[in-house]
Amino acid sequence: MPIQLLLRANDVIHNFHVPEFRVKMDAVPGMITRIWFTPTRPGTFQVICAEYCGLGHARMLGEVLVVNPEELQAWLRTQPSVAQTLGE
Ligand SMILES: [Cu+2]
Repeated sequence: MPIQLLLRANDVIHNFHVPEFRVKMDAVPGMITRIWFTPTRPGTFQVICAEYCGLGHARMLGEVLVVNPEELQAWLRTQPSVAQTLGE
C-alpha cells in the first residue's frame, strides 16, 4: 500500500530520512512537504534527521512501524478523533 506523509516543522529545517526505504524529505517551517513510499515488508525501520538542526540533532531518532492493514485499523480505533483531540 502506498503511504503518503505530510511533513512540517515548528522551529528549523529537519529532514525525514529512512535509509532502508531510500526516502529523504525536508520538514520546513511554514510549509508542508510530502513524501511517498511503498513499504514492501513488515518491520521496524529507523528514522533519522538528515539535516543538521541544532544541538539536539544527534538525538532526533524515531521509528516507522510497517504493519498489515488489519493491525493498522486496530491501532487507528484506539486513537482519538481530531474533534476529541481539540476538546470538542
Ligand atoms: Cu536534525
